Amino acid sequence: MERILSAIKPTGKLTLGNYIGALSHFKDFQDQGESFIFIADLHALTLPIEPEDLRNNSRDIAAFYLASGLDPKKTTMFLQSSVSAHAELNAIVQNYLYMGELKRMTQFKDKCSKMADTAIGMGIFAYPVLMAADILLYEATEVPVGEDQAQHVELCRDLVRRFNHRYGEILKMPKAVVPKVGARIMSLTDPSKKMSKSDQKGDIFLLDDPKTMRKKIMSAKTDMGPTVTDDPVGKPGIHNLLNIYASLDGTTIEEAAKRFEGFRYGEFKKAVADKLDEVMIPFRARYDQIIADKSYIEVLRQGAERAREVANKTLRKVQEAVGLLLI
Ligand code: ATP
Ligand code: LTN
Repeated sequence: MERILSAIKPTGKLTLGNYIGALSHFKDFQDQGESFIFIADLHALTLPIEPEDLRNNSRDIAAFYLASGLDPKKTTMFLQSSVSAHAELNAIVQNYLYMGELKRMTQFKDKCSKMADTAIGMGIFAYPVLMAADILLYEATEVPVGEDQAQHVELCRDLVRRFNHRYGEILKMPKAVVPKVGARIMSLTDPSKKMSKSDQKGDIFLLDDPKTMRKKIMSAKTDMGPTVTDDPVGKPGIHNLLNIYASLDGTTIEEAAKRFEGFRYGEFKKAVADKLDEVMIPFRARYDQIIADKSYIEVLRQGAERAREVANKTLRKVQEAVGLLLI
């Protein structure tokens, strides 16, 4: 049976990129095996964040998980910081990943290339180590993520090979599951940059009202030429909007490109905004209903109990394998 695990870090308000690349897929995995979806709050501390923002973002993500159709009977939902085994396994596995490997991570380079060494916290550098611990504790076989996180899962796979070669078949080999469409949604104001929640105003946030979302789509940066054709290199803005449309509609980019071939940009953008309304208005209504009743947070408490059971078992196995005296 598959074990599914993923997480979102509560660094800001969720974007359409988070929804399309990750959140909207989680519920599809619920019936394929045992599923663990958590809030990566320790990862959110890797760049400066206000305590009150961290708390609010964490509550928000829990509500978004439920609004996206995650069922607590099928999916264990919890906060990373509620399960101390994450930090404990992190302390062990950090010794099997190397500085050179961590320095090569694209996310680290993107986030820190313009920062002075004296300003880069250890946590952002060691981010993939904790992420590997997250994955390994639950013996996850499938890790649904957007494209930007696939490299971290690859590194976790290297760690498993290395560790198991040394100690025997202790750790389970995970694999990233990246959606075929929508794995990398780009910014609407600059289609050469990934849409990301810690970034700029042009991006669509899941809590934007429908009017604001429409305005952002209608003013998205487009390309030369008056009508729609799919050309990822020559027309990155249009390609991104086709990607958004196709993901929300559940079709392929080719299919969407065929449907809108020759449309003028304004008409096409209107169709994208209509599609966004169709998906986001009911989603937002479910979110509003959930957030209005504070008791939903209880789901995280119960989830943490189940998560601890599973995580502590793996942790013990690893502690024993490396020679820690279990007394
Ligand atoms: P931050 O800006 O704080 O780095 P983020 O918006 O990149 O955050 P994460 O918490 O790192 O979001 O990612 C949560 C999930 O959403 C991950 O699986 C990630 O791959 C996915 N994701 C994030 N941005 C996009 C995007 N633009 N397109 C598709 N998937 C995305
Ligand atoms: N790094 C991920 C969040 C994350 C995660 C994980 C995803 C933390 N631990 C384990 C999958 C599996 C991100 O989305 N930025």
